Amino acid sequence: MSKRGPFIVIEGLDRSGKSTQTALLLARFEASGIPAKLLKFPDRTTAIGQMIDSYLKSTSELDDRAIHLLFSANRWELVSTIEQLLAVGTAVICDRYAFSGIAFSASKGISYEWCRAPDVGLPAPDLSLFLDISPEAAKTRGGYGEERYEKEEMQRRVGEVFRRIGKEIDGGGREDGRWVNIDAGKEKEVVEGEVWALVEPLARGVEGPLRRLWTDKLTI
Ligand code: Z5A
Ligand code: MG
Repeated sequence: MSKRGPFIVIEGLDRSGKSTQTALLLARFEASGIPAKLLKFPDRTTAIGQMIDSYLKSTSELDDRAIHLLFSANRWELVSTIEQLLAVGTAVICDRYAFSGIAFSASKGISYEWCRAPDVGLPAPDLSLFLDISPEAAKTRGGYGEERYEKEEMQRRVGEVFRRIGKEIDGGGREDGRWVNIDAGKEKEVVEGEVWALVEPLARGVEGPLRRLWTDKLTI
């Protein structure tokens, strides 16, 4: 059976360098002659993404659960694209994914299980890399911006939920792929080297079908 493309997710705290590192990773794939596509969540280009964009810019208000479901729907609307790319051997690199969805909404006080539910069954990354940085170090990278969640206390809570998710994903032998923490406080080039060292073994394709996130949480 021919190999499928690898599904790589880069998550992390704000200003941890997700967009920087996903762009560098894409360039590594291209330089190696391996087809790859970079996706970013939220994808603000779709109709749902535009609603999310105006919420994040505080030009519209939405119930906390309603915006959570929109973030999830924004991923589901791209599932067929992800599946098709992987099936033809293209690597998919994602800048944020379902883990951000849980981390941000649970940090507002919504139950963790409730937050996870709409994303159960999404394609599971083969590898999730979590860029870890202290809120203090993140602040030195230009400080927090104008968007809704860019406040220090919120970022601290988000970090705690991400750590819980990482422990669950990395529980061993699960269907949810592998989760690795990376110290994102180091120089860009150092982080890039560490990311590539983890991704390279999968870069030319992976065996076996695409797995699904949290399928053990489904009771029917
Ligand atoms: N959100 C949600 O609530 N639910 C969901 O389901 C999803 C998302 C998917 C928008 O996300 C918001 O949506 C976000 C979570 C929520 N809320 N917040 N806050 P976004 O992805 O659009 O946010 P962003 O503004 O694009 O990303 P970011 O987190 O702020 O930044 P980043 O991508 O991690 O970092 P960066 O842009 O690559 O780098 C930041 C700066 O640091 C830049 O000047 C770099 O040149 C510099 N940098 C990068 N790496 C380094 C190193 N190693 N050293 C020094 N300086 C560096
Ligand atoms: Mg970014």
